[in-house]
Parts: sequence; structure tokens; C-alpha cells
Amino acid sequence: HAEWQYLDLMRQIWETGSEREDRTGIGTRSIAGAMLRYDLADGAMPLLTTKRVYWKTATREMLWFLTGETNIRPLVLQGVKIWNEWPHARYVKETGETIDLDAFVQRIADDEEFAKRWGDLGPVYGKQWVDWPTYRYRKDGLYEKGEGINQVAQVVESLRDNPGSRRHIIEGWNVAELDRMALPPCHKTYQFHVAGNRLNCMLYQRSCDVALGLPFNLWSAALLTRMMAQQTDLEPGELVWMGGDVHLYLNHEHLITEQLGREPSGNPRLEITRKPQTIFDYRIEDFVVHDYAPQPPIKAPVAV
Ligand code: DHF
Ligand code: TMP
Repeated sequence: HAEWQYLDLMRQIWETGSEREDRTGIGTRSIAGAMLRYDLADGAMPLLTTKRVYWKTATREMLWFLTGETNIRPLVLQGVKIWNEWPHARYVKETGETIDLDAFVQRIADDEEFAKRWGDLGPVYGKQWVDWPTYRYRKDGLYEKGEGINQVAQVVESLRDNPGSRRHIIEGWNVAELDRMALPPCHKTYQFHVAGNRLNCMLYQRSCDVALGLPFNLWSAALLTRMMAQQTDLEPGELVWMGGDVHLYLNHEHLITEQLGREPSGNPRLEITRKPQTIFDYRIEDFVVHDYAPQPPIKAPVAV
């Protein structure tokens, strides 16, 4: 079962990783470099069965990236909570007000102006993917804003027009704008590769929270690959995931022990029920997962 790769990686990090302090103050065990490979033929998805993964939440996040949006409000209005901690932390830090997370999020939902001021994550994934900023130099030596680059649309085009290219890349790591992002991108580089009629995808993730982040990241990368394949009339091929700093947080021990005691079962499949006009026209209703009967969820706190 392909899921053993994930469980083996988890065990390897927990047993051999070097313990270190990290930005969040929680502490991790960490290894440098890892690779996972998943065959996406016949609807197969890297959706964990040893705990319930909220694939609809991850799908809504992916659709949100593709709109170019960087404000959490549209996610909040759909009940997606995964980005709430970061704007909340910034609000508390910058205003000195003590408002709890739920009250803050309620205010984001209720008050559009408040959301505009406090709900934005900065120029994160969505912005860089579909509107990477450019600058034009003028004769007087100053420069002005040029038109943004839609990397996603360009890759769809290059896959159609020049499948053999080695430049099918979507990059999130905009060095000049990192300081304005709530979090610099973790899943930072996607590269596509066409082999015959199959579309392969490689993802480089510079930093990986194996217990909480990775299950979402694997799903999302496979989802994006399927959508890209559908739009370019290719068959989904392989997902190759590569991690940089691959870690487990020390306060996830209960999750790790519980999950490593479970065994994978079943092969969930993703069906996309319609072919939208463009990569930007997918809706949550277009995705149906079959044969997903996971073991119970395992809750764990996210390190902010
Ligand atoms: N920071 C850290 N430390 N780890 C992350 O995985 C992470 N991920 C981010 C932003 N910052 C991060 C964005 N993605 C959850 C999953 C993905 C995600 C953020 C959070 C999460 O908490 N998952 C829980 C609950 C899911 C839910 O309530 O819908 C889970 O059990 O999977
Ligand atoms: P860092 O910016 O200090 O590396 O912290 C980011 C943390 O968030 C790190 O634990 C990795 C994790 N993360 C993921 O694993 N996947 C994601 O998609 C995101 C956004 C974060």
C-alpha cells in the first residue's frame, strides 16, 4: 500500500531525527531531505486512510489559491479554519488586544472592513501563482508596476504547446516579497513533466510538518495534477514529493504513536464530474471521492 511510505517516513523521523528548536518554540525532530512517490493512475489519490483527512477543506484551499485570493475571509465563510491562526496572531501582536481566536474569526466573517484590514496573509501562494508582480524600468531610472504574470495559465499553455519543455514550473518563492508574507511558502515549487500521454508532477516542499501539513499537501498536489491533466488532455501520471526540512513537532507524540499503530486499508479514488472551461473554473461540487473509509481523525495542535 502506497501509504506505508508516509508511515515509514513518520517513524524514521521520530526514531532518528535530530531534535532541535524551531521558530514556533515547540521544538521538532527533523531530517534533511525525503522523497515520496504516488502513482495517480485510475483515480488513485495519496489520501491517508490511517486517519481521516478533510480533503474537502484542502480542496477549498486549492480553489482559493487559484482565485489569487490571499485574504482568509472567503475560507472563513466556507467554514475552512486552517489559516485562521496567523492573522489572529498578527492582530494580537500589533494591537495588543486580547481577543480569542473564535471571536476574531467571527469578526472576520461579520465585518468586511475588518477582514480587509486584518484577514490578509500578504502576497502568499494565490498571489504569486496567478499574479506574480513585475516591474518596468522607465527612462528616468525609476520603475513602475507592470502586468502580473499568471504562472498557472502559462503552464497550462506550455503543457499544451510544448509538452517536452523542462520549464513547466509554478514558483511561490518570491524572494522580494517574503517579508510581507504571513508565512513564506512551504510547498514552494511545482514542476510538471510530460511522458507520452501522462502528466507527472514534482513538488518541492522546503519545510514540512509531517503530522498536520503533509496529508493536506499530498492531497492538494495530486488534486492540482489531476486538474492540470484534465485541462491538457493528459492522463495523471506520478506525483513525486520532495521535502527539505521534514519534521515532527514534539507536541504531536500522541498522534504519532496512535497513527503508527494503525494500518492502511482501501484505495480512495477521486472523480472529477465535469470538465470546466479553464483551470480556474472548478467548483467544490466537481469533486467526488469514492471508497474513502478512513480510521478516525487524530486531533493535534498546529504550531503557530
Ligand atoms: N503551520 C504549521 N506548523 N504546520 C502546518 O501544517 C501548517 N499548515 C498551514 C499553515 N501553517 C502551518 C496551512 N495548512 C491544518 C492543516 C493544514 C494547514 C493548516 C492547518 C490543520 O490544523 N489540520 C487539522 C484540522 C483540520 C480542520 O480542522 O479542518 C487536521 O487534523 O488535519
Ligand atoms: P517555517 O516557515 O518556520 O518553516 O514554518 C512553517 C511550518 O508550517 C512548518 O512546520 C511546515 C508547516 N507547513 C506545512 O507543512 N505545509 C504547509 O502547507 C504549510 C503552509 C506549512
